[in-house]
Amino acid sequence: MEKNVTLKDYLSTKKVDKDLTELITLLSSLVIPIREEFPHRLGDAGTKNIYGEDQKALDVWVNDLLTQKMLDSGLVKSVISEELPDQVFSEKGGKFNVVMDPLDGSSNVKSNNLFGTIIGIYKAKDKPGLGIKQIAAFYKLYGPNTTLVMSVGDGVQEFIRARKNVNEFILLKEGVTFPEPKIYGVGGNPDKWVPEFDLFVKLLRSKGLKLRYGGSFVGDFNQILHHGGFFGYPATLDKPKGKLRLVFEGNPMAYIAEQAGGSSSVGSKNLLDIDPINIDSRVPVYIGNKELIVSLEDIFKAARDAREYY
Ligand code: AHM
Ligand code: MG
Repeated sequence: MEKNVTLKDYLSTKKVDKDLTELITLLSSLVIPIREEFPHRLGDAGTKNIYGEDQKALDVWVNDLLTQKMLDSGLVKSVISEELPDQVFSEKGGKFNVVMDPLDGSSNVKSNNLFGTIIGIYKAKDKPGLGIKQIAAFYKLYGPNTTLVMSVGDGVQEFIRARKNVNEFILLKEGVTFPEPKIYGVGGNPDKWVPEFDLFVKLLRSKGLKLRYGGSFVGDFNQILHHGGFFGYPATLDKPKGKLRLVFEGNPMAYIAEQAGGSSSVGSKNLLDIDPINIDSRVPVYIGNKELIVSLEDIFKAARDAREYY
């Protein structure tokens, strides 16, 4: 690729559907107002989302901005968000259903650590929720740099925001794939992990992987995509479904992982094959280099077999 290829140019060169190009470009272009708002909304919103979690002022603000822009665009039939109680429909109609976690990792706002935006895109005719039906997914990582990691079903590309006060993202790397595993990041209280997950983490340690966990899925996933390894927010004894949401968090990242040569699982099967019972279903999320996910599923299967036998 020639130098300084913008996100829009890239999508056009790859002959991606014009409306999909417009939608991704629209969402990426909101980086200026979003980043500018960060210093001014550091506290709580004083409201709770449908999971009973306290919403941060930024959760609500970013959600409202993205939702409204999409509904006004004429590109999006409906939006389903982690921060909204219901699916919202556009009066203008559109070719896509969008799922999103507007500000993933927002507990990191307080400490000025990483957080990001997660987006999954479905055709309007497809019920959003079943991961394999996604036609595109991306995340924006608000770190020292703002990067956008995307797949439209043809591998994974990483873009970087060109300059401060410039809305353009420039191609940083085409064909991003997981390198050899070096690190792992795992959430939840280790004393409450299901025993098979404990065993798997011991395996990772025996392979020499180092622990790096930051408390935002976007940030932790981005680390393993660049350094190779594993991320898990596991089933625990008190919360067998884990913490992360299948539709808003798990699926878009699982789609990107698969496109980067990696894989994902809920312990027994691929995340992308799970039909959500409800749009807000939680699932254990295990994601990373393919061979690690295979090992995890082997360990989990052995544990299931043993339980059945005894
Ligand atoms: P959020 O979408 O409300 O920020 O919650 C999801 C986040 C993930 O980004 C992250 O993996 C996890 O919650 C961190 O949870 P914990 O604070 O238990 O480590
Ligand atoms: Mg989240």
